[in-house]
Formats: sequence, structure tokens, C-alpha cells
Amino acid sequence: MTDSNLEFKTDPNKKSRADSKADSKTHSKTDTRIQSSKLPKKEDFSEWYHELLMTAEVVDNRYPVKGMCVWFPFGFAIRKNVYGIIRELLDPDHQETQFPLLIPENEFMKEAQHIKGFEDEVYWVTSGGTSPLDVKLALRPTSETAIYPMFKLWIRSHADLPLRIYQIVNTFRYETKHTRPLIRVREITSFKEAHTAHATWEDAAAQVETAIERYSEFYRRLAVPFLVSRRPAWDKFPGADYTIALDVVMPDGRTLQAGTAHHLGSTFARTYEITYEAENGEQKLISQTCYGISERCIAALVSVHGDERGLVLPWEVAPTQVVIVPILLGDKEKVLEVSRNLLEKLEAACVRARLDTSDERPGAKFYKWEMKGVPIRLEVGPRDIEKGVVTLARRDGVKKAVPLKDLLTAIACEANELQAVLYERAKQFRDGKIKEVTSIDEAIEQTEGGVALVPWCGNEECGHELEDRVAANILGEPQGQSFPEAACAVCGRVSTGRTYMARQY
Ligand code: A5A
Ligand code: ZN
Repeated sequence: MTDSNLEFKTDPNKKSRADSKADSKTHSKTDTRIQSSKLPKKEDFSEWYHELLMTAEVVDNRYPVKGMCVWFPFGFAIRKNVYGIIRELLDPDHQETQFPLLIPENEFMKEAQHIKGFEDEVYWVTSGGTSPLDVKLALRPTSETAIYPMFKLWIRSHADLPLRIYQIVNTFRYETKHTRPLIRVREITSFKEAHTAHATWEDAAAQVETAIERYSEFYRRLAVPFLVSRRPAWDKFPGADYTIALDVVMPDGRTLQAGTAHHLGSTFARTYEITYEAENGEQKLISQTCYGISERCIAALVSVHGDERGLVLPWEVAPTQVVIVPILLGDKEKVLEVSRNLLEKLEAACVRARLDTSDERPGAKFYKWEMKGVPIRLEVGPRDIEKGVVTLARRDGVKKAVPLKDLLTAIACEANELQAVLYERAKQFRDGKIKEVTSIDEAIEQTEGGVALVPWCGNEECGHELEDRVAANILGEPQGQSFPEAACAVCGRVSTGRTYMARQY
């Protein structure tokens, strides 16, 4: 797919003052007509989100199977960079591997709690060609039941522990809730699942903390702030002792579970008989964890930073980090020569740069590359060249003239600053969406477009009543914070317990 396949519609009735001025000078550097917003307003989050994914060519939702999307090559390039960060964070002490997609029914059905959680969501392969299969095969909804029978064969002694592996694969879940591209899909194309085995329950608990730290670092690098909470017992992963989740507050105030880490205790070890020989010769059950992230991380990235002009990508994950737009006026050859030299210089410095020499007007090029979320645009014009500068425009709107000779340093600087601005802006947005409340009525109001922090005694009955009466979900107890005593919004019992509540994607 080439850039020229992009279709940029502009609304001819929508003219700003700058536009009318530009009309008379078709090649004006200030021609901003084509930059006028084409996407729906971000307040209409759902429409904005769907159109952005298509217009910026992230994923194509027109594949004729519900809940299954196609990555545009451009979207896939973002994915590659994003998952490169995950790999970088896991590779020092995890080994990447790959297990089969199909799981025999007998293995899948062994762990009762796990089946209960997933049975309604499993796709089954029941025949090979025209012959019915003797043993039905499940399309993995997640891979515990594929991986753990192999762990039984691989793990012999304490020397084999800890064992940490991960894979990035597709998984299938027959979701019955409303599907949305990248957010809730039936083929999760980019399921990163890590599975670890440990000698003790405490070691596994420490691994859950490590996992949350790694995921936190991952989201910081995407400049996406999040909330960390411990899911209530009724919402933990099927078969887990407990689940810690990362939630991202989306533009409409609903939350997106964007990563989870589960302490599996010895539940699966018992079912799949995974034991190791301890130093004293005793056979012991292992303790396990697993943790996962999906393409929801890209949904979060796109949603948190994007605006009405398109994607806004942090430097590290942008497929194109710098676009050079020559302003072809006056000595065009000179402008092109300087632009080409710049491109070479940037490429030599390992910057993912592009030079846009297409026939479109500069304004159209600006629009196109803004839609693609390019962090930095360099405008090279004849007058700037005379002054020994180029115009640097950052995707967040900052624009300045930069001396050609300091360009690489300036770009590095601006990339860092953009990262900081994106994170700070997103953090302010998130914090503005969270409010402490004391009553159910307040919680109802707050969860209409945000997250409520509600006093909750921790009792399960109170929890269910809270969810019913507020008509929102309990995300769970915030991690790493403590609170003063307050009366449970349901039973009035005084405790230091709190829970986040939100409408969830
Ligand atoms: N084996 C563990 C890691 C597991 O399966 N955990 S999980 O069920 O919580 O899934 C991991 C993450 O995948 C979730 O936190 C969520 O961010 C994402 N996810 C789950 N269902 C999804 C779906 N239908 N579409 C997109 N992402 C999904
Ligand atoms: Zn209570």
C-alpha cells in the first residue's frame, strides 16, 4: 500500500480565515485548507476512534468475519515497534517461544475452574477435511492448557526454576459483548502471554510484582498513564489465586483493561502434575504466574494521544519519526538538494525519516503526515535555507526555526520533550477523570464519564450490590496507595478499603 492510496476528504464549506487567504496563492506556505479537521470530534469517541483507525490505516475493520480485523501495513509497523519494546523488556530474563494453536479437548478440559471461565468463548475444530476428529481441538483462548503439559515434561529439579517463557501469538475468543477493533476482538492477533514457574508461592508473588513493573515501564514508554488495581475475587483470571490489572482511562472516561498479571498458585501444577525435586530430594508442586498484554495496548496508545487531526505517536513507536517536506518555491533544485542531504544525515543517525517529494501541495502533505502521527516535520523552504535554518513542527503544535547545523541535537531534544508533553497531558487527563466519592449516588454520577474511588469494606456481597446499584464495574483495590478510614458506601462499615469503579470496555 502506498501513501497515495490514502483518501483525504476535505469539507469545502469549512473554511478558516487562513484558508480564504491561501485561496489566492495556491502554493502558499500558510495554506491550511486541507488541514481542516476531517475526523469526528474526539468527544464522539466511538466514531472518532473507528474513523481514525481506518483513515490513518491502522487496522481495517471490513474483513467479513465479525471481531476479526486486518492490520494495514502501516498499523503493523506501529505494532512491530510497540512489541519491540515488550520484547526488549522481557528478553533479559524470559525466553521467547511458540506453542501450537490447537489444544486437544482432553488437556483443555482438565482444569475445572479454567474451563468454567472459558467454555463459552472457545472455538472448536471438529473435523479434518471430511472426517470427524476423534479428539476435538480447541483454538487456544489463552495457552495454559497447551503449555503446562509441556512444563510437566520440562521441569525436573529446582535447578530448572525459575522458568520464564513468553510467546506473541494469536488467540481466539468467541466474545459475546460488543466487539471493537483492537479493543475487543475475536481473534486477538497480538496476544503476548508470559508463563513462569517457581519453587515457592512467594517467588511467584514476587514475579507478579516484576510483571507489573515491566508493564508499567512499557506503558510509560508509550506515554500512556494507567491505574493498577487488584481485581475482586469474582473477577480474577479463571484458576488464579489473584489478578493484578492495569487499566487505561479512555477519552470517554470508560476504562480499558490493558494488561493483567495472575498468581496461579499451584492450581494448574496440581492438575497437570508439575513437580520438581527440591534440594532435599522431596517432590514439590511448582507455583506459577502468567501475564498478558494484547493489541489493546495499541488501542490505548491511539486513543489517549490521538486528536482530530489524526494519530499522535511517541517517537519510539512512530514508523516515520521525521518527515521532510520541501517547500518548492524559488530555487527548487537547491531546496531539494538540502532536503536530500537532510534525509541522508537523519538516516545515518538511525532516524526513521522520509522525504515527501510527491506532487501534493505542502498543506496536503502536512495533513497526511499529521494523520499518520509523525512526531516531527521539517519544512525546508528557500528563505529558511538562506538563513541557514529549517522549520521544525512538532506533532503537538510546537513550531520553531532550528539552525541546520544543530539539527540532530535539536531533533533528539524535541523528541524527548514531545514524550514528556504527551505523558504529562495524558496524566492530567487521567487524574481529571478520577474522583473520590462517598456515596452510591455520587458513584453513579461519577462513573457516567469517569472513574470513581469508592469506600468499600471488601465484602463480596457489598461488592455485588455496589456493581448492581452503580451500574459500573469494580476494578478493585488501588495498588501501592493507602487511604484514611471511611464508611463503606453499601454497609457503612468503617475501613481503609477503597475500590475504583468504572464502566469498562
Ligand atoms: N493467560 C493470561 C495471561 C490471560 O489470558 N489473561 S487475560 O485473560 O486477562 O488476557 C490478557 C489480556 O488480554 C487482558 O488483560 C486484555 O488486556 C487482553 N484481552 C483479553 N480479551 C481480549 C479481547 N477479546 N480482545 C483484545 N484484547 C483482549
Ligand atoms: Zn460493605
